[in-house]
Amino acid sequence: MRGQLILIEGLDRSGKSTQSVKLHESIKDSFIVKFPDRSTRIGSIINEYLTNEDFKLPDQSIHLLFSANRWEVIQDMIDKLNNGHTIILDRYIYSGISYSLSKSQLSNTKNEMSDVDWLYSPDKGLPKPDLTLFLSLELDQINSRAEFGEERYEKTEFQKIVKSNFLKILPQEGVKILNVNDKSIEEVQKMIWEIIEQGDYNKLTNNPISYFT
Ligand code: T5A
Repeated sequence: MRGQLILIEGLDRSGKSTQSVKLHESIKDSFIVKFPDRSTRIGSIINEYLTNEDFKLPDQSIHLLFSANRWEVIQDMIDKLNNGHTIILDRYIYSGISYSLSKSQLSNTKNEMSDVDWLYSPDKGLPKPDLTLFLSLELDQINSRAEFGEERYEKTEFQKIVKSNFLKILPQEGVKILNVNDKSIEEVQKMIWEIIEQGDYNKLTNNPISYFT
């Protein structure tokens, strides 16, 4: 029996971290893993990139660093799942693909960054979430959230493209898109909990971990 892997995805400031904490509080012995994990050495480069627009890196490099940052912690995640802990992921590979793809579209460039297979390939081999929740929110509501605009990708035009890419690349299976417009933190928490309870995602499972191939 193992714990389940639950992913919360969404645009910047859509409430992922808030809901990850709420879910963690409701599921005994669970852990939150947030990406990017800014506490590692790779994570500190990512943090510098996100917070300092003068820090130049080729788009391909930062894309690969986001993936490397996931690989850094993956064995620990797998061990925790196998030891019966639920893991709540705050962003994962779908963020990696959607944000990078949006950069090529914004600049109207055709290169590796516009190639979904290329963007996806460094994440092949990572464990697949048992459940993915996408918090869907109108852009005007995100704009008004505290601290929106402080980091590199927090621009309305860009987030609009990211949202459409998320909706294109998220798989059909195992994904729930939650419309959280005008919903309070508690209302979103309730929506999420209903899905968790209905699917027994708060309980251990016999299913083996599956991996992105
Ligand atoms: N990125 C990430 C990539 O390009 N590639 C990758 O592979 C990965 C993993 C940083 C950036 O990195 C990019 C995407 C990002 O641009 P991040 O650190 O996850 O990624 O950055 P954010 O998404 O901005 O993280 P935040 O923690 O700031 O946003 P959250 O978690 O979505 O939002 P949260 O919960 O912190 O809430 C934001 C504010 O809204 C309020 C909260 O109280 C808070 O003030 N709030 C609500 N207000 C009203 N109603 C509700 N329902 C609310 N829920 C929350």
